[in-house]
Amino acid sequence: MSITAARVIVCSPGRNFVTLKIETSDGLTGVGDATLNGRELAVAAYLTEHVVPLLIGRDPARIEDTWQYLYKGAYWRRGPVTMTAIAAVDTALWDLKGKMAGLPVYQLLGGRSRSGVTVYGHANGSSLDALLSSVAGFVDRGYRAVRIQAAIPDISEIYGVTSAAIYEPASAAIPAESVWSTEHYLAHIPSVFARVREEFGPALRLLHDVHHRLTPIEAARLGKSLEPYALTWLEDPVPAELPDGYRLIRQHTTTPLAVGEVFNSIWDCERLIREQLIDYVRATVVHAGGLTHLRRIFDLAALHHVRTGSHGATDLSPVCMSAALHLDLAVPNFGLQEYMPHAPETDEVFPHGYRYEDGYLHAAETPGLGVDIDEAAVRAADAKGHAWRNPVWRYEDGSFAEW
Ligand code: CS2
Ligand code: MG
Repeated sequence: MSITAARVIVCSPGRNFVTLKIETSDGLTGVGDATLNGRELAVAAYLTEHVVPLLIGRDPARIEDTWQYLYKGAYWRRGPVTMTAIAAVDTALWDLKGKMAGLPVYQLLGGRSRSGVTVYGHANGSSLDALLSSVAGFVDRGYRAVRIQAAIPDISEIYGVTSAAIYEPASAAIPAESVWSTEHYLAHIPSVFARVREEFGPALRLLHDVHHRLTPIEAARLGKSLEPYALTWLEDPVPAELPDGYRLIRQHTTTPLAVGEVFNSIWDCERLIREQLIDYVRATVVHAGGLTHLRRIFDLAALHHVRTGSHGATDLSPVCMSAALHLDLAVPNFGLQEYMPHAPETDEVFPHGYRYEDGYLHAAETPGLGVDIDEAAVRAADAKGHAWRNPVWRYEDGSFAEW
């Protein structure tokens, strides 16, 4: 058996997605997510120009060798564009491997370690009452874990808070620039969690995404102020390039720390994991080199009491979610899986077999990953894709702030 074709499919059903579809001489096809929010077309070009020509004629069963060939053969290593492109190939080859074996991919990753994948939803509100109502909605739907993002007085635009059914921060426009105030944020957030805990009690697992915005000492202050509310994790408290930033936070607070959705290789998180500076690693299939590399990250994490908490936002396609669930089911140190349900028009383009039930996502039991891309639906859903951009934030003095 050999690879006979590999097609890069860019489409925008509700938002941009890039998908790689690999075809074999035996008539099998496999899919991989190649979506990198805000830089989708860079990955599409990397695949089309530099990867697809290398795949034709290769044995699709040689997943590890293909991974090494694409990672080391490029000479230039790592980075979100390169590792997202490699991830798409790797994911599609695992999809094919499952189809060749007649097994769902989790069976090839060691089999089931748990009955289902515990997921967390995104509660948010432009007022405290709206937030509490949003949390109640997730509890009513059986969620055991909920991320809390709240409006901040005197800050007009805040990450993660929307009145829309689907939160979509990116847009084709040149991003509007919002103003951020750390002082207002740090002063307000503890009262939000006090109210949520008062309303929902101690058992509901609460998370919060700081979205890289603080300095280590500010994050230490926030973590300390949230200790009475026993969060499951405080996510991306600081920009993740400096591992020692996490060491400083660790010295001041027992609030668990999660980081990794922007990581694309084991080298981004090896020290954070090895020195137990974090509690959850959030790397995901589409941005961290696929199932092959993400499994390595998760196995390193398992040696150091670090659990998984993969990214699962709507800017990762149902192909990525399908693949993530197979790994979530199999690894021994699973923590939580983020789950932002996609827009209906996205689900129409990406028919999949995973399903939500009572706080869990359940992977498809069909051979492979249990997902595909419906190319007839793609043609109806704006197949060209757009250059989309993420929001830009600035401090009150106009200097650049993290979104
Ligand atoms: C967020 C992401 O879901 C999360 O934890 O950090 O939605 C992030 O904002 C987007 O993936 C950026 O493209
Ligand atoms: Mg996040």
